[in-house]
Amino acid sequence: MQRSFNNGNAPSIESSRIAHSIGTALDRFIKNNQDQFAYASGELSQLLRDIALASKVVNREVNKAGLIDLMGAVGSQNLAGDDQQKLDVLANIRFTRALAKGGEVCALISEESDTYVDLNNEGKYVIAIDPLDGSSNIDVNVSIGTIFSIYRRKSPAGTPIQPTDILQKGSDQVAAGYVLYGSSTMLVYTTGHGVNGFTYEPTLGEYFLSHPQLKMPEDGKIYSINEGLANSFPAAVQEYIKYCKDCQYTARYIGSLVADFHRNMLKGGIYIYPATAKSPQGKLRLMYECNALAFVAEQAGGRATNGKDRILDIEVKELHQRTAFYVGSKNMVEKAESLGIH
Ligand code: AHM
Ligand code: MG
Repeated sequence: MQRSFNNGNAPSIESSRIAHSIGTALDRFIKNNQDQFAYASGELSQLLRDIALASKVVNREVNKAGLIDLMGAVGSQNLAGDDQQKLDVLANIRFTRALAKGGEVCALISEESDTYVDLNNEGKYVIAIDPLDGSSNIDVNVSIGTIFSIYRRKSPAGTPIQPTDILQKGSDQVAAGYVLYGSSTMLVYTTGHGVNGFTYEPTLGEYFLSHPQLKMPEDGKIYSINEGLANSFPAAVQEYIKYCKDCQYTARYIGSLVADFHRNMLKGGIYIYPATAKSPQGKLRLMYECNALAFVAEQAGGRATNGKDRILDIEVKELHQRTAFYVGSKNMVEKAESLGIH
């Protein structure tokens, strides 16, 4: 057996290699990579574990969604005596509870809450989360996801939370990722050192590394857009769609951002949600939908823009700010940009 020696707690080359190999449990992976964080004192590691734990609970709820609905219809209470909730509200409760108990997060921004939630603790991190994205797919057994962005709070821990702690730019993210509740459940995240994907093994109740150092193909042949809205797309987007058709690209649109993004990341493609007549600023939310996926995309070699600015550079003025979103394989996004999308 090969042995390696080192002083202090830094993982040896050998243990680091093992920790990055397929099948490594998420916990071990997080622990072995903790020294990559700028302020490594364990809190961010614990926060990632809290997210993983909450996602397992949500995964359980998602898997029995039909049964929950059935029980809700008759008694409006579940076996534990809780009132029945719609899954997106339930997911918000699960994540908020896990993060509040964990104590690493002082404030939570969520698609499900009008204002940010002050968790009244000394946590050093702020999280923006869409607990269950893909609302139109929740009740029909189609893939849905959780999206999260993690920031370090700027004001000192223990003092009142400031707007500057909350309204941070995407480029300030220290970690971000998503959970895809699909044919299998996956947790994909980055801490700014590449992207790693973990697949959930339900019988063991654990995530295992399945997609180490994910890279998005630079080119692709898939375009994902709700073409039903095409009449109100900006002219350059219509032109880009025509270009995709002329190239005989494949159209794939699930209507769940995480699922569409994940497929394009693995296979090469572009996801587009432009400004439309119904949503003149774009439909998707910058803080808890676009920023996280933009960070992941860039870390995987992809690109994300609103047509004018890099998503991660957009100033955040309000919690539920919307933006046009073009994300995916670098060359595909650049081609769309060259046509003047916005
Ligand atoms: P939601 O937060 O209400 O679920 O909306 C976000 C979702 C994305 O997951 C998806 O890509 C998009 O909205 C689909 O919108 P549309 O149905 O207009 O195509
Ligand atoms: Mg959403």
